[in-house]
Amino acid sequence: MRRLLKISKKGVAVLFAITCLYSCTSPEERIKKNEVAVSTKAHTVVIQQMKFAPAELIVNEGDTVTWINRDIVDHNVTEEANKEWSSSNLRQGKTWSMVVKKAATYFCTIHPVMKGKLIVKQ
Ligand SMILES: [Cu+2]
Repeated sequence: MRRLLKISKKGVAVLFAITCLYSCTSPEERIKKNEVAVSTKAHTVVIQQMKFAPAELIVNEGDTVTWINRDIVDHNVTEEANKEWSSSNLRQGKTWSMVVKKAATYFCTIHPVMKGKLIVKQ
């Protein structure tokens, strides 16, 4: 009886340790290990009447944003501060997508008054 109790105590301890191994690992580490998946969202920004709509978009890191040009003139989507990323010029009806890694302001180099903002949720 005593021996049985010892084993079960040990068993509980092992179980506890295993549980901790999983639940005590940070979400970031678990993502790296492919134990969990991050659900990402797709967003669309319409380029119309020389404007990005919505001009400000709140996203999660890893979300995909697709811009679509609904104007008859070409536009592009270019990161403003350092031109870290840029679409090519988009003709009418063309789209361009990007996975958001960090917050940014962007503009159209053809029409610099056209500006947009990506805000990344903390
Ligand atoms: Cu433009």
